[in-house]
Amino acid sequence: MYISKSFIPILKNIPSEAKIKSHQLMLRVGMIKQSSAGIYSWLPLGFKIMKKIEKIVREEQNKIGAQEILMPTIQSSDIWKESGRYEDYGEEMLRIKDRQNREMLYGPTNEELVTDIFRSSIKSYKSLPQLLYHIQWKFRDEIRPRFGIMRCREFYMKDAYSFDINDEEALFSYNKFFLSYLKTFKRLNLTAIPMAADTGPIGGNLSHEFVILAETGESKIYADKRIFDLNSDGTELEKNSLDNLRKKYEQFYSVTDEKFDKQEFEKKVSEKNQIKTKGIEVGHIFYFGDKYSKSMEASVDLPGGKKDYVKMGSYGIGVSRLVGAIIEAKYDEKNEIMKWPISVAPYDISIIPMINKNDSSALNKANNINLELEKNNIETIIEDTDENFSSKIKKMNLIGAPYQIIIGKQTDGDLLEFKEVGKDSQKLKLKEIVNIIKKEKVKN
Ligand code: P5A
Repeated sequence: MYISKSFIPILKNIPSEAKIKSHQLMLRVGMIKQSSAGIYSWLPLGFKIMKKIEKIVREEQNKIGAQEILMPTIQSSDIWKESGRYEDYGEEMLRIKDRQNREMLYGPTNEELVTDIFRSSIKSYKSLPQLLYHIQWKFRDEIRPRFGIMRCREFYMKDAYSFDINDEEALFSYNKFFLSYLKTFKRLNLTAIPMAADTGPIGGNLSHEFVILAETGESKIYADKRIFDLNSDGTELEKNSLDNLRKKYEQFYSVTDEKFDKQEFEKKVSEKNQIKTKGIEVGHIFYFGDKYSKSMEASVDLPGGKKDYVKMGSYGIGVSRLVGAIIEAKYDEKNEIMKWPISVAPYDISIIPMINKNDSSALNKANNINLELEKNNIETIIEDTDENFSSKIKKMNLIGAPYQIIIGKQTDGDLLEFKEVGKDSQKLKLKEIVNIIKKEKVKN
């Protein structure tokens, strides 16, 4: 892709309405454009990144046996009246009337709709467990949308729902998602910590928020520092192994604001291990038993001939919010350098030829390099304008491909000036560059 032909409208200055660095960068490089308060269009650069995040989220859902469906954005109020949440949800729900004067709404979440789908088809315990998910836009009429796509009104969410025969099986499902979330965030190069959390309007009594540390985050968190050293290595998709994984995390104090108890915190965590800071909630999982299945009559036949309501949980990931969260974690604001993790980078590498008027040799060289990289499935962007060198580099640093090839005075023969963003440049052959990038891509 040539930068001159791309739709990447870059601004010279930081827009004044943007208060945090992710919002600033996203506007600056034209990843999004606000269409009205808290509602955004996604432009090519932002959309490309979000789609890559979505792909990783999807792969990790499939790995635990969840099946993908697609529910509509517009729902009927009837099912929400059945569950009792139509009134409870309050002003955050965008209510609409159709031409027949029927009460509809733009879904803020899908517990009701998925329960309705489930109950219409699944009648026996033999079909359990069922794990269903979709990736779809949601609307919440937030009173104070802010920070761009971090807290907006229309956002893209992966939401999954589990249906099980009893509490024990339901917790097995819960733990599968717990593991899947740790793996998903790791592939996005983020350290997301599970924290005991409140259940709010979703309900239930077991819940974890997955939070990444960031000064600009809206969640206050209190944790034992040692939880950051844990990982999910060696966990198998089997009851005991998953149980142990959750225990491993839960042995350390880590809670969000609403669950915070000062006395308990000080008793359980030595002063040197205490972390009190802020974070961004990128995922949230809930176990709420028969809250929806009871009110909406979703039951199955049990082995002895009796019936019981299925036990349910729900599991959300803020796919669009993750774009901002990764920027908050990775953007070096002072030096104006973004380095996207290779797993979601819009381009793997930028090729930056120093172009002189009347001399197309640098651009020709860039084109040849580009052909070779593309043959190896390496995504490129070529800075083909005749702007001065420093403004070209500045632009590419903001777009954030993790690698750069600079074609200029330093380029002699087969050796290219290659740079991993944030590190010193080195002289390498194209073949060596291809190998480095391919190796990184495989890891992810
Ligand atoms: C779980 C899935 C739920 O809605 N029902 C279905 C449950 N959980 S949640 O915590 O309310 O939302 C899940 C994730 O969505 C993101 N999110 C948002 N992103 C951008 N703007 C918003 N206004 C917004 N609200 C929620 C968060 O990442 C959250 O963890």
